[in-house]
Amino acid sequence: RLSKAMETSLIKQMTKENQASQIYLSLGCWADTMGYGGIANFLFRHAQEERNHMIKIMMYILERGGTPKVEGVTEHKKLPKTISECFDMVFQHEVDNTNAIYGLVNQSLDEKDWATWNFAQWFVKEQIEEEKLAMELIDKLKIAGGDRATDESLFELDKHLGNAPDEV
Ligand code: OFO
Repeated sequence: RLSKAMETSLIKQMTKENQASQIYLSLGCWADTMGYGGIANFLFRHAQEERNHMIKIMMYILERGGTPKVEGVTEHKKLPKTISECFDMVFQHEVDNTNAIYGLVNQSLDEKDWATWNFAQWFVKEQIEEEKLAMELIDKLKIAGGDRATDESLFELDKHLGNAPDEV
C-alpha cells in the first residue's frame, strides 16, 4: 500500500503531467495560428500523450489502494515568439519533468517502496525518449536554418512533423 507521502507525490506528478498536456495544447494552438499546421499536429498529439501519462499514474494510485485527485491546472500564458523558442520551451519543460521523476525515484528508494520504484522506471525510460525527441526538434530546426530558416525549409519541417508517427 502507498504511504500518504508517496500518494501526495504521485498526485503532484499527475498534476504535472496534466499541466504538461495543457502546455503542449497551448503551444500547438500558437503554432497553428502561425501557419505551422504540422508542428501544431505534432504538439497536439504530444498533449494527448501527456494526458495518458497522467492517467497511467492515476491508475497506479488506484491499484495500490490510494486515492488519486484530479487537480486543476493553470493557464500557460508564456507563448513563444519563434519556432526555435517554442522548441526550447518543449525541451526545458521535459528536463524539468525528468527532475520531478527523479524525485519520485529518490522518494521510493528512501521509503523502500519497491513497487513505486519499479513503476517509476517506466517514466525514467520515457523521459530519455522525451528529451531525445525535444533535442531532435531543436536539431532539425538548426539544420533548416534556425530562426533564419527559409519559408521553404520551414514548410518541409512542418510537413515532416505533421507526419511523424505517434508515440506511446
Ligand atoms: Fe513529456 O513527459 Fe510525461 O512524463
